[in-house]
Amino acid sequence: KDNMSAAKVNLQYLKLGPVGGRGGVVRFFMLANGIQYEEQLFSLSNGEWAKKKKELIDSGENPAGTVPIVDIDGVTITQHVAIMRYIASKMNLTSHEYYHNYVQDAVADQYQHLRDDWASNAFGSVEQKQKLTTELAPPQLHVLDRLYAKLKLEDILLSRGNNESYLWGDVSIFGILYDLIRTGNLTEEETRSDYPNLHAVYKAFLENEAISKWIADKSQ
Ligand SMILES: N[C@@H](CCC(=O)N[C@@H](CS)C(=O)NCC(=O)O)C(=O)O
Repeated sequence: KDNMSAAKVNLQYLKLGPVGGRGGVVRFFMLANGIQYEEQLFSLSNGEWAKKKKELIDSGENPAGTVPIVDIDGVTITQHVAIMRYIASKMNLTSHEYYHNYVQDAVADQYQHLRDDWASNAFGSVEQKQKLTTELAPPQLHVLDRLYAKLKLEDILLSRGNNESYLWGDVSIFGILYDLIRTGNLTEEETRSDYPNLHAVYKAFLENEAISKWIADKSQ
């Protein structure tokens, strides 16, 4: 635990209110594991993000011009799943069993496609939102639910890391369910009936004290 609080972590992301996004997944990962962090959030509405994006590209800090970006003990890292993996390694949260880390990688890889579809459509036109709800999300959620049935090593979660820490695949799944529900593309009831393995993961993280506190604070 001393180890975990020692590192200085700063998260740069978009100001999305109660919506998580990719940065939200990193945030949930840190909250679930009791990692202290600071954040710098950019507003999409007043040109603040546009200016920051140009700076990121011009300075080379992130050639892709995207966030989340995490600074951890002076090292700047991008790509939200890679960020979680890096933090897990640095803070010794990663499992000593290779296979326990593998199941996290496998689910996180599969999840990225649904995350991309969510990000491209959840804030788009009425048609785009509808397409996400009815065409894009359901088959991918089915795949993820079956992937849990096949890969999970725990009752609910795929696996746990050192000191019972929460790992990147499980947190990514919580994050995307949380976001789909938040943006009105999925209901909790549908999750319960159609994707029972995913629903259990969703509930488990919702019950986490730090996560539920963050959600409550942002939902007022
Ligand atoms: N592959 C990257 C994608 C990063 C990304 O696309 N971030 C979005 C927000 S979730 C972004 O920066 N959007 C604003 C923009 O591209 O201007 C990751 O996994 O972190």
